[in-house]
Amino acid sequence: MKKLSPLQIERLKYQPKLPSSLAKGINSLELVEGDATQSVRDQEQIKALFKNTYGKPVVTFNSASAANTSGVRNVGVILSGGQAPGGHNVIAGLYDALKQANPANKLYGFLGGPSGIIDGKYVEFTDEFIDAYRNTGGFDIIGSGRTKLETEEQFQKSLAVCKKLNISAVVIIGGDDSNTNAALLAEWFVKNDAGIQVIGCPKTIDGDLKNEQIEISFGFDTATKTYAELIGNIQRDANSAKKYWHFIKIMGRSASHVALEAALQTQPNITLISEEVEEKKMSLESIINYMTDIIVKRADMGKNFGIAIIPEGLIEFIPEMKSMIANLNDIMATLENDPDFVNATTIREKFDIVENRLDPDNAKVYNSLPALIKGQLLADRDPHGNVQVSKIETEKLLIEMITTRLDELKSQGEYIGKFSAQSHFFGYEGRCAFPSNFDADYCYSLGFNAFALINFGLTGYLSSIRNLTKPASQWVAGGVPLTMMMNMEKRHGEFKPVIQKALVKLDGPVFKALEECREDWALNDRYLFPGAVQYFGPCEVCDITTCTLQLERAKELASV
Ligand code: FBP
Repeated sequence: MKKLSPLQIERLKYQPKLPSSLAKGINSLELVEGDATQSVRDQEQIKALFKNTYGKPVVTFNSASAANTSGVRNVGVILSGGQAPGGHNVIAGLYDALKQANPANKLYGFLGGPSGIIDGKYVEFTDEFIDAYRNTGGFDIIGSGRTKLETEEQFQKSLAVCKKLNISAVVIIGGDDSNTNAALLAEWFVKNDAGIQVIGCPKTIDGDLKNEQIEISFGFDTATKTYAELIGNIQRDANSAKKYWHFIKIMGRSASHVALEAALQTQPNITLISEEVEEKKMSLESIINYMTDIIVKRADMGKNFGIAIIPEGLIEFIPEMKSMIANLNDIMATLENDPDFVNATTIREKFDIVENRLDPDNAKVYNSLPALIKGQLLADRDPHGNVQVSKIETEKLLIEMITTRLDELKSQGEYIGKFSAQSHFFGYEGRCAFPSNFDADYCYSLGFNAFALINFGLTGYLSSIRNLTKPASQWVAGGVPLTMMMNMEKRHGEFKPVIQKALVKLDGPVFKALEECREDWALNDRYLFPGAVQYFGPCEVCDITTCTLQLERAKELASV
């Protein structure tokens, strides 16, 4: 019996690349401080909430001429939120830097996400342990979780666990919510003189943890390449059989970066972008009309097939749905304890209770939906009280509504085609793929760099590696204060400090690239077939970054 696949064996041997400043060694670094920073918005409120960690400078590392020595330190690491390719390499980079700094240093991994540090569940990493996970996908090295780390009691418990293990720094690998929690924990540790630093690493396939300092979150590169491969395969199938419309929903809880990137890599016939739907206040009906129009025009050309890309979070960006879902989220919190709702024996009874509780306009919208979607909207909320959009089959909702619309058009003699649709959801397929060379290098560098930030005594910083469209040797390593990315937003009816989510910019170069071509792609088949992620071979094929990063960086560099 084989224990490892041939690719696994080869990937274990891959040596990730580091920026040249870090490659000289963890003990040969010099820290360069920039100017003091401020939060992106709501400066006074954020400053008041983060008295000890606010306003710190952005920092960059250069290699120093003389080597310095490091004392002994123990560090703990947490994987938080959804899986993203490259998480194992962040831990490998952190481990290698920590052992290079001082072989007596120890790295502990907290198990199952943030709950591991609260409950004191951990492992100690060894060379053998780490080596088995180098350049592999997944978060199974220690597991992940979505527990929110935010209460006084959780902080106290975390402190006790860190003291027991003599841990003086914690690295939290997560998205915007997890790094918001990292900022809160960092502030709490300083305020309470705990002597424990906190450093974040930008993770999420959704690509929405980015800003002027963070060019991209890790995992986006591999996940979008994986989805693009699958979409390309389906496009070729559709173009061969010429009998199906494929409706493909693609992950990205809120922002549509993943759908947009996958579309640029594959050039499908229809791509919906949630941010555009919201900006143009497109109702569900107008989305159906937009899609139906393309389907009818293609049918007139004899093409009863096509590809439509639908972002996972779409439903929450359609104005009438957004209002209904917000209303539903509020009442769901009370319904969980309502005996009538809890003891309802049929789903129809539950629908009736919900309709009676919703505001009249929202009840009308809820009532207009197919039973399948109405039921999915009642599923459990995430720890932030939000609908889990991955569980809502928007692609099926669109197919059902378009079928009805096409039947109407057919009876009016305005449609002569044949509509047969297949639905797909690409999400989990891309989150644990072997990291691309880009993600393998980027993640290893982020982890290595996180230890450099620790070694210089920083806290409340996000590990940052920039200049990412250049070869890795030219990447710029440093750190960004977490408070710099924060603003106040309403959560559960209260204003809270949170890291601002980056949505697709409709005036940005990436959306513009889609906008310029989509009419052409709708009717003429310009399908691209990216194929599988390439790990070996010419670096133009293996190391190339996403269209999103290239277009954004080109615009940024042009404006300098
Ligand atoms: P993160 O924001 O935690 O990185 O997770 C992203 C994501 O993959 C979304 O795209 C998706 O909606 C969600 O996780 C699914 O969550 P779960 O893994 O809990 O089903």
